[in-house]
Amino acid sequence: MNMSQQKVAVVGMGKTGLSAVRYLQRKHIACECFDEANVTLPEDMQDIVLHTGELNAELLGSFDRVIVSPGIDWRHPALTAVRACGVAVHGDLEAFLSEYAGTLIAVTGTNGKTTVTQMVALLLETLPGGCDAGGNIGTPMLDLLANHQPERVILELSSFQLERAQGLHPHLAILLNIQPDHADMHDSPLAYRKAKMRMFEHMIVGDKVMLSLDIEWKSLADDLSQRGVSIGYFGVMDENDAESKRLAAGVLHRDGHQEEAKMFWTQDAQRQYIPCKQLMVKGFHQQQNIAVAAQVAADYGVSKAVIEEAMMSFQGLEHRLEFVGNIAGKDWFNDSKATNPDAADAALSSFDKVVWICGGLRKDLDLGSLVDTVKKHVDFACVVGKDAKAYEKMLKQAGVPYKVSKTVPQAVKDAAKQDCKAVLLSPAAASQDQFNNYAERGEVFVKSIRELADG
Ligand code: UMA
Repeated sequence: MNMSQQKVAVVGMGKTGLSAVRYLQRKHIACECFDEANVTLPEDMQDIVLHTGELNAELLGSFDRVIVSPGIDWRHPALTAVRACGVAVHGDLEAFLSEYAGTLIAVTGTNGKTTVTQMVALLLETLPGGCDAGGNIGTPMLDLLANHQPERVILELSSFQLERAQGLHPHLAILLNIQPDHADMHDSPLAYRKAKMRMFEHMIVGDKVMLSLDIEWKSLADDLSQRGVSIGYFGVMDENDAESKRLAAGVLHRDGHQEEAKMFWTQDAQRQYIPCKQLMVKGFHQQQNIAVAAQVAADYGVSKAVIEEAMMSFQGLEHRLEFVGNIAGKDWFNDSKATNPDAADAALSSFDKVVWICGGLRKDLDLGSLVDTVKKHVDFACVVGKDAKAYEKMLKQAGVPYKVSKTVPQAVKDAAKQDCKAVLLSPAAASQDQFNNYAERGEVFVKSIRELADG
């Protein structure tokens, strides 16, 4: 990609757009910026032309290259028109790939990718040369290249980042799962899946993939094996299941009991076990995620002792089944990151019974898959957010009593009145109807709980 003589447009002035501008500035390439909201540019970008308001296809079509932020719909009519004119349109990943020559680890999946990315980065950081983490996790990937060429980079990649890049070729690719999500930004579940599959397109002999041992991935695994890519399987399984012998990492249980379950990874051709009750993170899904990170670390040469210590001391990330405290006689858990039904399903299944705070922006996702879990694990629900009607319908189907609390602070007050030991915020919805992002929603939740304690 030679941009030096090109006219470049950067679309979307959030974290990604700003990092793309900084990258172009470092390369002394002029650009113009676009955003549909009435944004302003930071002080050090005041000499750059900024166009606000609806994207103008004709104007964008006058550029040689357009770098588009992940949150802008790839099917946006202006972007579709500009692509049809033959202009190079892509995201920050394409630019990153044209610059980065070190070891690349890519992580995708609907749920759990931030935990795996963070944990792998933490563990590989202990090796000479370290490891930098970026992408969907929050640090724009082009910022990782600001000062040096890192020896190793791990990128958390969303479907939006994957769908707008061509040349991705990671040395290690991790696919955690694909569950319904982002139905508002992709034509169909198949289109969402196809975007995720782009991660594997250029992988060849000598590369490695980590996949869930699930029939769903059989044909992908066959295709990768034929190409000489090695595969490490992970999963959560009953230890009496003969298939569990094929797992490199994951969680083994007996009849689903949390008490006797153990997480494990394979190192020096031997399984290393830690009883799940000695881990600080709750839920098989989270324990599996850290087992995947342990496996990656072992494969890159991190010592057993370092991995074991990291597994046992990891408290989980904020807003992911995070234990807030025992306040007003209840255990409160913040799982604000659960922005889709499968994530909430996994969290609910980690409890016997809870009061559940749910709702927000449904993203056109079907909530029907939650009915059985909700019936089994929810005593009472408090519904918040814009799409409350859909959550009410699902709760009625499950036969679970609920209250429409509307806001998170009110839901906390309503939940506190219920006779139940645990309260879980795991919305199965995005947050942007009432908050800037899931982190802000989680912070408001935690603040409201603390106010209960004070009042
Ligand atoms: N904008 C438009 N038109 C639109 C939509 C947005 O002009 O139709 C403008 C907005 O006015 C705003 C800018 O685009 O100024 C925002 O761009 P963005 O939404 O791409 O946000 P960034 O700040 O660049 O953040 C993005 C990722 N956001 C999304 O994919 C929605 C961040 O992931 C990521 O951390 C960051 O790049 C750095 O790589 C967040 C996310 O929610 C955490 N990701 C989704 C998820 O995890 O489910 C995929």
